Amino acid sequence: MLRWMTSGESHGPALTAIVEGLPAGLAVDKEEIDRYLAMRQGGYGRGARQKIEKDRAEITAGVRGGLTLGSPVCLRIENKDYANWEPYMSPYAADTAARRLTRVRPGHADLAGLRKYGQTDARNILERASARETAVRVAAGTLARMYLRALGVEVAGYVREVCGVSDAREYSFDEIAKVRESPLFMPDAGLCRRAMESIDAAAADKDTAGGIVEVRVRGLKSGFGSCMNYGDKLDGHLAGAVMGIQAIKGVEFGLGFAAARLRGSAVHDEICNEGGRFVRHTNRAGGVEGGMSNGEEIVLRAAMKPIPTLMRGLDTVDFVTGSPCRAATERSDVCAICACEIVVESTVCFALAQKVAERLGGDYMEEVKARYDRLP
Ligand code: EPS
Repeated sequence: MLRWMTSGESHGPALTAIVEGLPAGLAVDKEEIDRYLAMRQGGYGRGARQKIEKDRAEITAGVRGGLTLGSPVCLRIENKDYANWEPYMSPYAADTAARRLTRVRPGHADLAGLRKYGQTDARNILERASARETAVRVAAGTLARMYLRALGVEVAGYVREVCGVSDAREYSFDEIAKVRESPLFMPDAGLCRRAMESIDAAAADKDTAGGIVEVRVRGLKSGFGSCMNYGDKLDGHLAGAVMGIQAIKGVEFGLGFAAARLRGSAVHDEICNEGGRFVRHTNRAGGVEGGMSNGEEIVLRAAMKPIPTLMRGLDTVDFVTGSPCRAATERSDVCAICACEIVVESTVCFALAQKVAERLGGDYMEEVKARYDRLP
C-alpha cells in the first residue's frame, strides 16, 4: 500500500513527509522535486513570506544513489522563517504569549480549531492549518509523478479562472504543458493580464482572490478504480484527496456540474469501433466512468476559495473576551492560485499512484512496469 504522512508547522523548524510503499528501483530526480517546489512558491499575488523561503527538499531516507530502496522515503524542507520565529515557536522553551491570536478569522480554521482542541490561542491551530504544509506534499507528490511517468502516465495543469476572470477554451495536453511561462499559469496572455489586474484590485481593497485550476492526466490505461465498492471509486478517491487541500471548496470531473443542466445526449461520450479500437471523439466524462479510468484523459477541476486572511479584517468576535472586533491580520498572500495548481497536480499524482499501486502491486519497478504493460 502506498501512503504518506506529513508533519510540520508553518513557522516551526521544518516540514517532513514520509512516503511508504514505493517500489524499489524508482529513479528519483531531486532537481525535479526542487523545480516543483520553486513553481509552488511562484505566481502572481504571493506575499512576502515567499521572499524568505527558498524551498529545497532534503531526502534523508529511502533512496540510495538516486534509486528508491523500497523502504519509507523521508523528505524534509526547512522553514527559513523559523530563524525569526524560534523564540515563539521552539518545541522547547517558547514565549507562547507573544504571538497569541484570539481575533478569529472568518473562513479560517481558527474558531472551530480552538473549540475542538481546547485552546485559547489560535496560533496553536493556524500553524498546522496553514497552507505552508503543502510544500512537502508537493515534494512527496513529485515522487508519485516519477512513478507514474515510469509507466508512461503524465500529469499537467493550468489555471482556468481567477476571481471571475475565466477561460472557457479547451486546450490540448501539449498546450497546457507550456503554461509555466505565464505569471499566473494561464495559457491565454490577454486573460492572464486581466486576471493580474483583478488581483491588483483585490490587493488595493485589502481583499483576497481565489480561482479554479484544471489538472489533466494523459496515458492512464482503463480500469483503475472500481465500480464494485463505493469506497474504491477512482473519482471519489481523487476528489477526496483534492478536497483535503487547504482552501479547496469543490472538485469536478469533465463537464462536472454543467452535466446536470444538459440532456444525456449532450453529456455522454459516444463510442465507436475504429479498426478494432473502441474510440470516443469527446471526453465530457473527464476520463472516469463507473468509478474507473476509461482510457481517456482524466480532467479534474478544483475550486479554491479566497484566502481568509484579509488585510482589511472581517467582522468577528474575540475568542477570549467575547467582544466584537475586526479579525486578526497577518502577513499573507492576496492570491495563491498558482501554488494551488501545483499542489492539486501533486496531490492528483499521489492519489492516482495509490490507485495504480493498489492494482499492480509489485516490489520493484521492473515488476510494476511489466504488470502495467500487460494490461490491455
Ligand atoms: C499562510 C499564510 C502565509 C503564507 C503561507 C500560508 O504565511 P505567513 O503567515 O508566514 O506569511 O505565506 O504559505 C506559505 C508559507 C507557503 O509556503 O505556501 C496560511 O495562513 O495558510
